[in-house]
Parts: sequence; C-alpha cells; structure tokens
Amino acid sequence: MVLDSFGGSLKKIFSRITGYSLVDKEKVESVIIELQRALIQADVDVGLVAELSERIKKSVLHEKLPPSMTLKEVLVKGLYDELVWLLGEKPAVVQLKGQRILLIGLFGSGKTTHAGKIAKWFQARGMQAGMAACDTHRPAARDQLAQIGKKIKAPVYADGKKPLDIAKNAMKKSKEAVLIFDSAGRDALDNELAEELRELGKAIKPDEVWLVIPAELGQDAGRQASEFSKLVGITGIVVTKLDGTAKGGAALAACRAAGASVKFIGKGEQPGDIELYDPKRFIGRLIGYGDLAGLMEKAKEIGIDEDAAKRMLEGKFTMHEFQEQLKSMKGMGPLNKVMDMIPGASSGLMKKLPKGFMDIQEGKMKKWEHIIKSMTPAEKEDPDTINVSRVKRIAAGSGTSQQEVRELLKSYKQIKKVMKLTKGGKAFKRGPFAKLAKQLGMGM
Ligand SMILES: Nc1nc2c(ncn2[C@@H]2O[C@H](COP(=O)(O)OP(=O)(O)O)[C@@H](O)[C@H]2O)c(=O)[nH]1
Ligand SMILES: [Mg+2]
Repeated sequence: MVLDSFGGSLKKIFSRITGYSLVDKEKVESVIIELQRALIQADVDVGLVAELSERIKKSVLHEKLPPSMTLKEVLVKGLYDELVWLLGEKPAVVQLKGQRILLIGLFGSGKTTHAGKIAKWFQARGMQAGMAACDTHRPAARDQLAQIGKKIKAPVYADGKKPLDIAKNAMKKSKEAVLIFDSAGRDALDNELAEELRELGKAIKPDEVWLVIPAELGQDAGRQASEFSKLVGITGIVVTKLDGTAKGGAALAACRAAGASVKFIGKGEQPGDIELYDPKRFIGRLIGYGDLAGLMEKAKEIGIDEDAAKRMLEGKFTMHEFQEQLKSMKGMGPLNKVMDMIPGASSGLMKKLPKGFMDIQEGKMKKWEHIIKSMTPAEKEDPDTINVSRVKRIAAGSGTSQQEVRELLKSYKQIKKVMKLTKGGKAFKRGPFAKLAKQLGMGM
C-alpha cells in the first residue's frame, strides 16, 4: 500500500513514544505537534487536525490517570483512539434481501469496478447479486460491466436504450437478493448529471445510494461528498484506489467530517479487492502492528477457530492451518487478505508463493481438501514425514492422483516458508505495540 508517508510518520511517532522512559506533559505536547505536522503533510484538513489535537490533549492530559496505567500508556491509547475517531465509524452494512444499491460518482472514480466488487462481497456472504448497466454515456461501459459480471458469475442487466429503461427492465427481471446499479459519471457534478441521477433515483427507489470517490482526492473528498449529498442525496461512500495514494487517511477523515459514512474501501483492480470499512483496522495497519483484530474477526467469520489463527500468527503452519486456509478461500478468497494482515508479510514475500496460488480453482480446492482428509493426524502435523508410498495411499484414499498430492505438498511447503519468513507472531509479541494491543483487547 502506498500509505507510506502518512503511515511512516505515524509509525515513527509511536515508536518514539515507546522509546521514552518517562512521558511528561512536555513530551505529550511535542508528540502532538509532530502528529499535526504528519497529518497536514498527508493532506488532512487543518481544522480537523486542530480538533484532533484538542481531543488528544483532553483525553491524555485533562483526565485523571486510570489506576495501573502510566501516562505513556495513556498517551499511546489516546493517540490511537483519537486517530480512529478522526476516521469515523465502522458501518453496519445491512444484508437485506431485495435491496437496491445505486452507485454514483464522477468519471473514473471506480463505479463500474466497484459494482462488481460489491456484488462479489455479497456473494461471499451467501447473497446472490445482480448488476444493472445504467451508464449509457460511455459506449464501452456496458461491456465493461458485462465482463466483470462474467468474471464473478453475476448476471448483468443491460436491456434498454436509456438509463431509466435499463433500470426498470433490470428490476423486472432480477431475482437476486441484491441489485446494484452502475450509473454514468461526468467530469464534474453539473445540472445534467444531477438531474439524471435524481430521475434514476426516483425510478429505482434505492435502499442505498453510495457515492464512489477515489482516495487520491485527499481532503477534497469531503467537498465532493457534501456537494453530492446536497444535490442528489447519498447514504454512504465507497472510497476507492486506496492502493495508489498516500492521501487515503485524509480522504477518509474528510468524508467523516462531511457527515458521510464510509461503507467500503477499495484497494485494487480485482473483484476481491474490497473491504468493509473499519477505521480501527485502518489505523492499526498504518501504525504497523498488523491487523490482529481483523484477523481474529475474519477467523470467526469463516469458521477458523481462534487457536488456528493464533498458531498462524506465531508462525506455526501445519497442514491443519493449510486446511483452514483452503476452507476460507472457498467462501471468500481471502488468503491474500489474511496474509495482508500479518505483520511483515510483504508483497515481496507474496511473490514467492506458487504462481496462481491466490486464485486456485474451486475444483482443485475441493480435491485438496479430500487429500488432506486422507492424511493421518501425525502427517497433518508434520507433512514432511509423507513418503512415496504414503503419497500413493493418500492419492488412492482421496480419489486423486499422486501428482495432485505432490502438488499440494509443494504448495504447502512454499507457503510455510513464507509464513516462517514473516515471523508474524514474534514481531508482534516483542513489538512496541504489544502492550497497546493488550489494552485494546487484541492481545493474546
Ligand atoms: N488501483 C486501483 N484501480 C482502480 C480501483 N478501482 C477502480 N480502478 C481503476 O480505475 C479505472 C476507472 O474505474 P471504473 O470502474 O471504470 O470507473 P467509473 O468511470 O467510475 O465507472 C479503471 O481502470 C479501474 O480498473 C482501485 O481500487 N484501485
Ligand atoms: Mg463506469
């Protein structure tokens, strides 16, 4: 992620604090000044930075120290809490059956791409999603959506000449639990666009109208959110392209300051590159202790038991963990996301994974699961003990070929190597944020 300038200076601030043997009022003030500088450099609105500083001062200096906490700990926690405050709240995205979501925004903001990502997000939660191609402005827009639909296996409705007709036809035909409407953009929010979107809104009566904003706008995202909000009404925001800018924090803060709730963040061009917005996770990643809370949550969501998640963070990776990963990939395809959250799992390491591993076919995954089931408990714990004759037996027992068993073992080994290199658990346990994480209930 290109959040380095913002993330980098935050990290520095946090590790400086950890290095202090004693924190006094003066140190708190100098930390706040440093933080202000970092935020303004990252394009966060000056007014917001001032407000944030006041809040930190208040919570750190003006309140009585809780028993058993030092000023240093209070400062770290205060900074963290207020940074999370700056970025708003985690949204509740309703998984309502029969809901309609209208995506609006300027040219190139990522509407069409994110229609697909959001559809996939719902699919992963057991809800079928369809998409309506209501952008008739750009000749290629419908094709673009049709291609995305093919990729994620979601129906795309495009019958009709005008956006209104297409929307109406889509509503008639769609039987999916969620129907997402892609709309046309413009270079700016002019009267023509506002009118088109209002009409579209009247016909669709959407449950949600989400404004799609690219993160590189930085603090200007707030202005755009207010503008759209006034003219057409929105219920939330999707901030896109967080992978390409250091201004993401500023954009998120600005949306929140404009009173708009960020629902999703997008960080890549692939259908899986989307996340429900979670400021805690965002800040956690920025300051660099990886995303334990997120990993734990994901673990629960996909039914990995917490033990397995913890073992993984500690760098343990037996066939059991591998099996959990395969299970999770089936539903949500998140192995790369899970890796994303492990401290130190850099993209360089990811490149060492077997080619195409992140998008293994469903069919192959099923086979792999069968193969693992055919192993003995001891073999699962230590797959290195599997010899040629066992490969034969396992292949026979699982109805696969020896070639497939060997391929699975090879993939497992490569991943294990990567896991070892990341040393996730160790970095975290000794890291400067171990204490903080403990206080936040993320400790282990
Ligand atoms: N890196 C990156 N590129 C994105 C993201 N979202 C969209 N894009 C790219 O931005 C361009 C415009 O996206 P598109 O969905 O067509 O925007 P629209 O005009 O609002 O429909 C395309 O090339 C997308 O691949 C993202 O989150 N990250
Ligand atoms: Mg488009």
